Amino acid sequence: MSDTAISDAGVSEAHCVKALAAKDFKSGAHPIWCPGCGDFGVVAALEQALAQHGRPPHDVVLVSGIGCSSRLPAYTTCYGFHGVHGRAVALATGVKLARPDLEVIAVGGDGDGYSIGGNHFIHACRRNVNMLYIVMDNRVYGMTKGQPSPTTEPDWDSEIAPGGIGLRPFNPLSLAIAAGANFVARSFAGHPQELADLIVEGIRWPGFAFIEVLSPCITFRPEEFEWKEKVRINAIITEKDRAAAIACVLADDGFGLGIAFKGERAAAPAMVEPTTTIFEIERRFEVGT
Ligand SMILES: Cc1ncc(C[n+]2csc(CCOP(=O)(O)OP(=O)(O)O)c2C)c(N)n1
Ligand code: SF4
Repeated sequence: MSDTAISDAGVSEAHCVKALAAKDFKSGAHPIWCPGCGDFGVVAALEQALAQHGRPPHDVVLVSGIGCSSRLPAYTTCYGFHGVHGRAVALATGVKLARPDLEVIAVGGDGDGYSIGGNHFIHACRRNVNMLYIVMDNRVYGMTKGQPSPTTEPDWDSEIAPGGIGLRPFNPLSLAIAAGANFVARSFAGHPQELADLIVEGIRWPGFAFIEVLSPCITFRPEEFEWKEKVRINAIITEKDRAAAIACVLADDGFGLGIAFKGERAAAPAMVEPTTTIFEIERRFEVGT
């Protein structure tokens, strides 16, 4: 871990002796996700990853949009920004450019990130600002009760879309690689340790890192229980050539896990120097000072 750690008093201190544990990143808020929702596995893996990474909660900002998955920041002790629907990546980009010293992670759902937020997703891949983006893909809009999303299968039959919507889903991995992302991976919410290791790699990646996490919505898509049998660990091989990586993920059935692409485009340079600590900013907002 870094030489800055969280003390018993929760204050940043150089050379502090206490190692971080996943529980240091768990807030007192009880998740209101449905029992069995895949997002439980994602928050557990993220807390584990942050402990492994070694920066204290007050050095980490989690930014989300709107959706069941976008509630995630509240369940951690990190700084959080629960923004508006589809704007997680745009907000996270602003946070990172203003505070390059902080670890910035955007999180959200497939509706949030690929539908209303699709434009921001593409441009985040292109800009290559140093942050991690985790999409909890359940191939449905959970929070608004089961509408099809851009990754829903064309023939998925539901009350709200009888017979299916008949539209070809897009492939988030090939889209990200084509748009310029340098670190593109897929994981599964039911494999918390593999996911935690991947998240650590994504956090440490210099530039924009994108991890799509298959995260079942057991309420509106109970058939996604079967994903644990469908996913295949390390089925996606890591390519360094963009065209080869795209060909690889397009040939996959959507359940292959692994890092699809590691590229070498330079990350966007930091635009400001971090001159102010979070504690100084907090003091400016204290009432009566
Ligand atoms: C501008 C705007 N449009 C629509 C909505 C309604 N809305 C809230 S969450 C959501 C979709 C959530 O789906 P997803 O991002 O996949 O997350 P999940 O709930 O499945 O985790 C929608 C359409 C909104 N809050 N704001
Ligand atoms: S509706 Fe679906 S995505 Fe939302 S909490 Fe329940 S299981 Fe999770």
